[in-house]
Amino acid sequence: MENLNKITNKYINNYIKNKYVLEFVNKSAELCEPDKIYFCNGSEEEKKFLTGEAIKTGELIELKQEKFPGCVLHRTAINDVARTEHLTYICTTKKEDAGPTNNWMAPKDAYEELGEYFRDSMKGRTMYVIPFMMGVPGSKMNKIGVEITDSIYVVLNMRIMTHIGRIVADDIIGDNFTKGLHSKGDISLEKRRICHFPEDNTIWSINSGYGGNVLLGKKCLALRIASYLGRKEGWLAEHMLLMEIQTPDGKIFYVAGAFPSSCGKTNLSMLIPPESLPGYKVRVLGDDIAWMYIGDDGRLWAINPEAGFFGVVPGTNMKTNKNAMLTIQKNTIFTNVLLKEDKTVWWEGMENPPDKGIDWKGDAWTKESKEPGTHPNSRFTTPTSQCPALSSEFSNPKGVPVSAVLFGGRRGNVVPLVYESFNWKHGVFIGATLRSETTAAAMGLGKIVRNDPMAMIPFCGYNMGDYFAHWLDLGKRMKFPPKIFFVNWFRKNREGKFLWPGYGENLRVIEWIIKQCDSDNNNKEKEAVETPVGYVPEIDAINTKGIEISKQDIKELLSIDKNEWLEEADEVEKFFSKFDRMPKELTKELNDLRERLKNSK
Ligand code: SAT
Ligand code: MN
Repeated sequence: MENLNKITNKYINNYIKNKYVLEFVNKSAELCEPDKIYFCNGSEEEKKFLTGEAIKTGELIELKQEKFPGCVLHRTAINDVARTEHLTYICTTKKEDAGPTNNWMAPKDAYEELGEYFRDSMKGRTMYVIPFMMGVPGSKMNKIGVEITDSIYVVLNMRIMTHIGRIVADDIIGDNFTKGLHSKGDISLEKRRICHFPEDNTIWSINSGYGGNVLLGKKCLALRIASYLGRKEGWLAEHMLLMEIQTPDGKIFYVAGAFPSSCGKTNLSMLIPPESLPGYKVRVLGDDIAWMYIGDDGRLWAINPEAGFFGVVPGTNMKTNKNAMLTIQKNTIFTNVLLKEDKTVWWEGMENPPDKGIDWKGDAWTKESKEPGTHPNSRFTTPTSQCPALSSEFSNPKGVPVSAVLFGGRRGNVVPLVYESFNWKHGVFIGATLRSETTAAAMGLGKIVRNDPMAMIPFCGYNMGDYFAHWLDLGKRMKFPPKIFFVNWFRKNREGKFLWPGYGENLRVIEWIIKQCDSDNNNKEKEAVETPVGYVPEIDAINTKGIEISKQDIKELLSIDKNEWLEEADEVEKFFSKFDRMPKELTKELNDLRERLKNSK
């Protein structure tokens, strides 16, 4: 353990005594050759110290503190602005266990190749050791990890997104923790790799500094590794927001929703009820990840394992998401936004554009510039606890019981505003057949409609055929499963205009959804119409009081075109045919859908 003499701070003796952690640090230091090793403790002084260090080197820019206390700006490299899915791998012994939707490398090959990239990658740098916990303090769902990194930006982000340092140290028992190793390396795209070794509970990430690639607690642990563990242990790790809705008569419902990255999870979870829907209260528990388990009462319960929001910036303003705007006023890290002359920040879609500033690349920008001042995938990292609409249940270790699961995508046509599945099995089918237009959250995909089952295509840590079977199995084990719905805020008319106003008005759809879940509602059947794809709202069942939308548009929003859906079924068939391990139940669902469509008018 001779590399441990590079440790610079005293915490080593006080709080991390676990021999497996020390072995992991020692081995990583042997490989990466840092000058120094620093054990993070999560304190305020540490945050100040590290922020100061990063400001000195230009890694962070301090914003005007009187206006944005505790806020900084970071610019990534130009080739490092989003997750790189084509460089992300699941490294299982058997290729079939990664399945047809994941890139695969044999563990031995991956350790060897990445080992070369990691070699000496931290020369002249400090290695930071971050013990962290994903979950809610006191929850039986929690998972512990240790991330080793050479990036202060990573430490400061992990500090917001997870629980780090001393408070988790006592929870590390034996070698029961995820070992995450990250180095910025030289940020080269050719040698960038994000590798997951679920069988070893290990993640290696090299040559990137972008959030989704390097905050290893987030997508890497809380989704890819956790989904693998969830299958083994009988629970689900999902790419879902979690929100609380209180109705005018005081009832509370919890809704979980899976949408692909950059499709509005953050906005929906922080929704502010429109004035014309008086009496509703909406509170947020999470905007990106939910861990769900079957409770003793036979219901599905969920926690948000994250402690912060890593949200998309452009388009966020006081109208689209006031709660996010209020949350990010302090202690926030902005990534790839525009810096104004007064050392505050601005982005496309925000009120009062400045005449000039410095764009996300670090170049001079003016109002007349053709290029946007912020990157489309620019982000804020901010503590969940600062959100004015935070649910008091956010910190409940037991989580919340889920009444409705939503799947959603970005579809200009074909898919109605909302529909409900016939039952759990059919709900798993509509999740498995989710298709969505791609966004800026992943690099190099172009603009296509792609299959993104449960919005998990980039995040499922094992064979998705097995994943569907796991979902089906959970349904069989649950006495009171939530209802499953599909929503699409993005349907357009022939002129290419959005038919639905979106944002806060989405509560009108949520209202219909929770009424369908409400055991006291005797009008359920009258408010829904059976179609070949599922139940859609009766034309008058969506409350449109207070918004200007014609009956015709509502009709179009809820319409189902037989021929378009038969084509949709062909696309699904093509996608399903990639899987050796597709559960029979889902192929039967596809056949049944086709039959229902053919028999319809
Ligand atoms: O970049 S992240 O993966 O952290 C966010 C997202 O794409 O959902
Ligand atoms: Mn996400």
